[in-house]
This record gives sequence, structure tokens and C-alpha cells, in this order.
Amino acid sequence: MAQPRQDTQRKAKAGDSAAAKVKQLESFSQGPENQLTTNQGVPIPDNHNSLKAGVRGPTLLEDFILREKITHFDHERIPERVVHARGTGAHGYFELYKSLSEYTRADFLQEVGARTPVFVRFSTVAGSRGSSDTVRDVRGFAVKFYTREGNYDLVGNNIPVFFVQDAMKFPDLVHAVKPEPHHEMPQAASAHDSFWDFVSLMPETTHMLMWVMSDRAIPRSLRMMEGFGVHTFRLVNARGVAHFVKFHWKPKLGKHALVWDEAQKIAGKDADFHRRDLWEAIDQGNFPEWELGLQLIEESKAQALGFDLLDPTKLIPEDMVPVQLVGKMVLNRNVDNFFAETEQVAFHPGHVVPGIDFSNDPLLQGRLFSYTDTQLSRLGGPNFHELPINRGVCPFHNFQRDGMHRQTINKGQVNYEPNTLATGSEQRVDGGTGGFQSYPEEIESPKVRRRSASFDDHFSQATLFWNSQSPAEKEHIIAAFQFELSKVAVPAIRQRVVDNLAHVDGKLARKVAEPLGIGAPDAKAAAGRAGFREARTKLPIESSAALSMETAGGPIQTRKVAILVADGVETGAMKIVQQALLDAGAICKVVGPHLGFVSTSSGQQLAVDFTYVNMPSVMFDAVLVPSGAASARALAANGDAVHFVLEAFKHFKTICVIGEGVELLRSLGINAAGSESVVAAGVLVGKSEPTARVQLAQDFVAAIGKHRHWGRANVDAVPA
Ligand code: HDD
Repeated sequence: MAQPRQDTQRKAKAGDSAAAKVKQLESFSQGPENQLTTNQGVPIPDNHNSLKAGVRGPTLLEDFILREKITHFDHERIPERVVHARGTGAHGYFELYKSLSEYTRADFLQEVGARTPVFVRFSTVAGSRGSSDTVRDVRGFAVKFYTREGNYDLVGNNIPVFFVQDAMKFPDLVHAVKPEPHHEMPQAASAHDSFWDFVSLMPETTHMLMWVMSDRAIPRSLRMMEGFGVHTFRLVNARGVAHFVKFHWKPKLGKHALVWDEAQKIAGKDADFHRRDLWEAIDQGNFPEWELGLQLIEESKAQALGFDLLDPTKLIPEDMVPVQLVGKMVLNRNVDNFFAETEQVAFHPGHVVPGIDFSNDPLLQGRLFSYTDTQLSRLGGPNFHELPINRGVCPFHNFQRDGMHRQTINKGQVNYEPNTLATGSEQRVDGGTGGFQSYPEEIESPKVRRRSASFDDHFSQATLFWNSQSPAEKEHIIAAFQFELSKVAVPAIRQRVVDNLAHVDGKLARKVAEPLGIGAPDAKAAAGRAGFREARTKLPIESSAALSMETAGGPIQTRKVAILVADGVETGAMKIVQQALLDAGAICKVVGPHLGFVSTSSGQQLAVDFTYVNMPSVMFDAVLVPSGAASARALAANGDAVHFVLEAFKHFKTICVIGEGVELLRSLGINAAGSESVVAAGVLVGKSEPTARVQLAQDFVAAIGKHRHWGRANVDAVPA
């Protein structure tokens, strides 16, 4: 069969297509309106007054200008996504480092250096469109590649496993986690009875629960989290040979989290925290990057892993199958219009291109139905692929016709295939071997509505995850379970959860149970309940470093540092440290008692960016308190400034004080490294003498790179 399109497309040079999507979107874009017209193009004479029978008389039905304006307004909203309603998106490109021709025939994965335009949408899962960004939740990580062979969507999450094993349970899971149906509370939170009731009866959720109770579920930034395709997919090469594959996105800025108290406060102080962070980074030219990683497994070796690759509650430890980095994704352009792009984008795990195929994962199989179906009600009909954001950069043609909001004008007499009237020949016009070839997996078995016994191991990878966490991370997981379960009114539900946890780790279960007013965890009781399975797999490893987020240090690009000032601040040493931070890519903001200026110790004016109140410490990664006796005294006397520093300390952030700034710390009861016998990790004190400044600046940069300083004692006692 003929395959003309594909061949001519392939001849395009690598790199040519990166701008193709932007160019296409431009043709649909419109700038600000200067001369108002109706949607029919009729000039509007007066956009302030409706047409009335006399200036004080009733408005006339005849006023088509008013009617059109109000009617359009009345219909501006579309249904929000049934899950992942809150999200934010950006454009960019994917660039291949390493040809994957050995594994796949996918065009965009052949030529080293080839750039493919992408659109990415990050999301939370449970909350509504207007909910807060920093809630405890899974984050969606959906990437649309506009390839020359059609759109490929990798619709993943920031957690590599899922709650349930079969799509049949997805609606129940979502009903359980969403606000409870009788009073529609709580918003964007899993800390309520119906969620824990459901998961406690579904032990297969245990592995994912460990991830969701960990710091992974409260990322510091969308730019600082991993992404995963979750399911096992197939790559199929030109000879038809398949490999199983797991997809990973590795953030160049490292993986980092907020602390829970901070996340909750940010939800109130700036509900758009993650959205703003991504927007500002791209706007300022700090383009976030992720590397695409693959775990490739020969089909014949899949069995030897010891667990079932079709089970989406399992990951493949990187120690067992290393992740090969094959390319990078750069997000370099914000949207022009949130609704047109981010809201109308329609992802679908079933949008694949030749050379990428599905596996029989029963969760994935259900998804293949769900995503088109949901767009029909969300986007109002079957032509959503014609919306500018969803259009491929290659042409599409078939005999699907008509329907709501059709835009293409299909010419001619023929809307069927085969035909001779249009082609003049009796030849078929489908692609044959040039088209998508489904992997010809042999299947010979009776129809059954059952779960495979190879899906029965519900705990060994949950234990692996637990064993892989640092002591601080373990504490956070325990605290998260305690917090969530403390919001569960029914004691029997709390009890069932800790009984299940006893199968992950005895100490974890005991610790979680301690403040919950229930009995000791009872592993036997869990094992006696319906649905319980524990076909534990013997894994060849006890722990896996890749599962932890603990870092010994990393880049500080785009980290935000508050320079806390008041009148009398001494700026000599401050400027040296500030310059070192800027050189390392950090963003410094001067935070003072009011907007405008503060006066420095040398009588100059220092511009203030924010106040202690309008930009509190939770908006920053680190704090610098410059020298200056008057400034230190003024800060110590200001409750908001005091709270600022105490809160940063409580959230384990790096604090650097210079000269007299240390007096502020002392007055707050914080002992700094080098200044007192008791050392507080990540609190640096520098003299303002010139010789000490450079070293201090270097130490400060290194300390911020550690992200947080978990070694601080008695943080719970800090009143912030
Ligand atoms: Fe889903 C949206 C990711 C299981 C049904 N899903 C959605 C989005 C992401 C995921 C990132 C948002 C896309 C966007 O930004 O527009 N979903 C996942 C992952 C899953 C998963 C990683 C498991 C591994 N999902 C899943 C199942 C079903 C769905 C099992 C149904 C059987 N998901 C949907 C949906 C959504 C959706 C209802 C809502 C909005 C949309 O599709 O476009 O169809």
C-alpha cells in the first residue's frame, strides 16, 4: 500500500519541527481587540449601554448586540476534568540524545538531535479547578509530543505506581477520594473517611499509599519532580521485535518537596504556588528540563523479575533494570491563553505512534477507553482533535465526518472508502505496512472476569519503598498517616489501615497507630479480611536509593532567597553574598517592613520588593539576615519578621546571618553553627569583615543546595 505522507515527512531535517506547533498556533491567535465588533463582524457602537425604549425604559429584546454578548458569557464554562481538574501547562520541545532505532520505529526516536514540539500539563488529581496547588496529592505529568507521524501522549504521574490494578476499580477510587457526596467536603484532600474506608478494604492500594503519604505528594515545584509513564508499554522496532518499556522523566533541578506544615500554609497564602512558580521560571528564561529515561526489558526476561510487569502497583527497581537516559525535554514557552491551550488540551494514553504499543495491564486497557469518552462531554463533541492545541503537526485525513463544531471543510462527493469516484482507482487508500501495526501478541485463552494470581503481592514493594527512605523521610510518612487518619471519624477504619501497614513494616504501623486512639496494629486481623493477598515476592534488593528524595547537595538555580531588612541595614557584606547567590542562579528578593525603601546604615536607600506579610517565609527557600545593629533590633521588635525567621527555621530552611544579624537569632532562641555550643544545622553565621564574606557566600550556596536541614533538634517546639 502507498505511504506517501510518511516518506516525505521523514525527509524533513532533524530540528525543523520544533517550531512547527508554535507556528500552527500562531495562525489561530488574535491580539487585543481595538475595534469591537459582534461575532458576525458588525461594529459595536456602544459597549456600555443596552438598547432601551427611552433612557429610563425597558431593554429591548431586539438588542442583538446585548443578547450575543450575554449568551456567549452564559456558556463560557465547560465541565472541568472529572479528575486532574486543576492543572497548568507549557510548551517546549523534546530532543533525542540517543537513537532508539534498535528498539522502536517511532520516527521521533530515530535521529539524534531531532527536536519534537511538546505540550505538557501538570495537575493535581482530586481537587477542583480552583483548588490549591500544594495539597497532598499525586501530580499528573502529561506530555503531548507533536510528532511527524501524529501525536503521541505520555499521560503519566509523578508517582511510578497506581492505587488499583484494574480499571474496573477506578470510578470507586475516585468517588472515595473526591469530596464526600452528601456535603461535598473536604476539597482536594484525601484526609477523610470515605477515602480511607475504601483503601483500607483494598490492600492493593498499600504501595501507592506509601508514596502518597511521602514527601513525593507535596513537591516543592513542578520543576523539581519526577514523572513516570506508570504502566509497562511496548517499543516495537522496524523488524517487529518488541521490548517492554517503563518511561521516566528525571528533573535536572533534582527532586525536592515542601514540608507538610509549609504546604498547608502555602495553600492559603498562594493557592497558585506551583502554577506561578512554573510560569515565572519560564517567563524569566529559566527553562525547566527533564531527561527522558527508559527501562527496557526483553519480553523473554520479564518473567525473571519475579513480579508481574502488567501490574500497575509495581515498579521495576532501578537497581534491577537501570534507567537509560535518551533525551531531554525543555519547557520554554508559556501559553497565550489558559483556556484555549491548557484547558482544552485533550490527552489520551491511546494516542500512540507506530513503534510504541500497549501492554495488557488491565488499568491501561481501561484507560484506552476512558480518555476519548471523557472529552466528548468535556469538550462537547467528537471534533476536539481539531482544536488548535490538539491538532497534530502532520496532516490528517479520513472519512470521519461532521459532528458538533466541525471545522474542516472536506471537499468532494466521496465520504467513504473504498471508492473509485475520488481516487479513480480500485486501490485501497489505507496505509498498509506504512500504518500503525499492533504488536501481534498471541493470545489463546478463555474469557474470564478474574485477577491474575501474579497480582497478589500487595506488600513487598511497599516494604521496599519504606526501607529506601531516609530517617527524616520515614518520620514524614508516619506523620502523614497520622494526620490523615486523625481526620477519619470512624475508629474501625483507622484500625484497618494500621492493620494493613503491619504487613509493610511493624514499626511503621505501631508508630502510626500511637496517637490515633485505636488498638495495636493487628497483622492477623488484616490477613483475615476479604480481598487480602500477600504473595510476597523475594526481591534481590532490600532498598533502592532511587526511591528516596534525600540529597547531599545540588544546584540552587531559581531557589528563592529572602533578604530580610529594616532601616539601618548594612549592605556591604550583604551585596557580596547576594552576588554569589545570583551567580549560582538563585533569585534574591528584599523583604522589608513596607514597600518602597529602607534606609541603610550609610544613609542610602535600599529598594524593598516585598513585605514580611505579603511574601511570608513559606514563599522562599532560604533567608539572609544582613548586618546592621539598628536593622537587627528593628527585626527583633517586629512580630512578622520574627515569625518569618522562626518559620523558616521550623521548615528546615537555610538561614544565613551576617554580623549583628546574629542578635536576632539569639533573641529567637536559635543557636547558630559556630556561635554557640549547640549547633543548629543549616544556620550560618558570618562576620561582616571582608575576608569572611566570600567563604560565607560559598557556604550559604552549598547549604541551600542541600534543600533542607533535617538535623535540627526540637523544631516541634518552635512557635511558628
Ligand atoms: Fe487518568 C486524566 C494520569 C488512570 C481516566 N489521568 C488524567 C490526567 C493524567 C492522568 C495525568 C490529566 C491529563 C490532563 O492533564 O489533561 N490516569 C493517569 C495515570 C493513571 C490513570 C498515570 C494510572 C496509571 N485514568 C486512569 C484510569 C482511568 C482514568 C484507570 C479510567 C478508567 N484520567 C481519566 C479520565 C481523565 C484522566 C477520566 C480526566 C480528564 C481527562 O481524562 O482528559 O479520562
